[in-house]
Amino acid sequence: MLHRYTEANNKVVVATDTMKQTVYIMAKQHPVTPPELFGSIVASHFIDTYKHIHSAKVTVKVHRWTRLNVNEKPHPHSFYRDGSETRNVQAVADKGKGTTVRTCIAGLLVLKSTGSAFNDFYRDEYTLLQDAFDRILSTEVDCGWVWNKFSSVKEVESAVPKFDKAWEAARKITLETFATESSPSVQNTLYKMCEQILEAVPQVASVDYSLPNKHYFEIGKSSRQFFTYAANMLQDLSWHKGLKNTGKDAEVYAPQSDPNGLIQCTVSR
Ligand code: AZA
Repeated sequence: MLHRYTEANNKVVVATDTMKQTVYIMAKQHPVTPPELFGSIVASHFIDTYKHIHSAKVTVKVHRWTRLNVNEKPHPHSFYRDGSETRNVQAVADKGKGTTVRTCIAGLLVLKSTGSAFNDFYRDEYTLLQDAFDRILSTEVDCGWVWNKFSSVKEVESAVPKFDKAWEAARKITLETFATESSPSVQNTLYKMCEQILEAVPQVASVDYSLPNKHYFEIGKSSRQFFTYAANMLQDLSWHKGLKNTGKDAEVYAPQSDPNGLIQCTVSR
């Protein structure tokens, strides 16, 4: 099987163009929604059609197209891209072993201006971060859930009513918990989200989150607090007629482009 790589033997190669044409033909002949079903159909096609292919991985990405309202009425044929969030599905079909499907919400950017803290963490000689009792919390949500393994495409078909409902439940839980919880840490908040999704969707074996910290610092104080090397370059606003913009006076914040933390967690039953 490795011949195609080591000895330029293309006899076993299913060309990437064949894969593309296959996706078009499958899209014509089968339902493309929900993406969990379409991904499973395409992945199964490859292991069923080719004797020498034992495993196929298919990724489907669904973009947001929301119907336009004109004169407060839904327009019959016009849509707009409603944010950069996507619903992604990965279906992996393994010959004789069934299909594993993971659905995720990706690129959902959220921010809360208060109701988030992070303090009392481990401190040593490498620690620069200060306790934060009230901070801006912002992140780009990647939230995934892995379905119990499906033994066949038929089994995926019979689960069809569950896929959209699970996505709606996961999105609602993520957004509402983010908004309403008084968060002591990203770690604890995302664990609470995982628990609720496992509770809401019994057919799911595990839930995972990947949340990058997207920091916004008040101009001046926090920049110095986090990045000493930048301290000489960044100033607070006091240079201009003594303007106050730190602590209780903070009103102007700047998003930070520097690399920050990435907090991840998988919770299984
Ligand atoms: N958890 C947080 O909620 N915020 C943080 C962390 C952390 O581990 N590290 N820096 N900021």
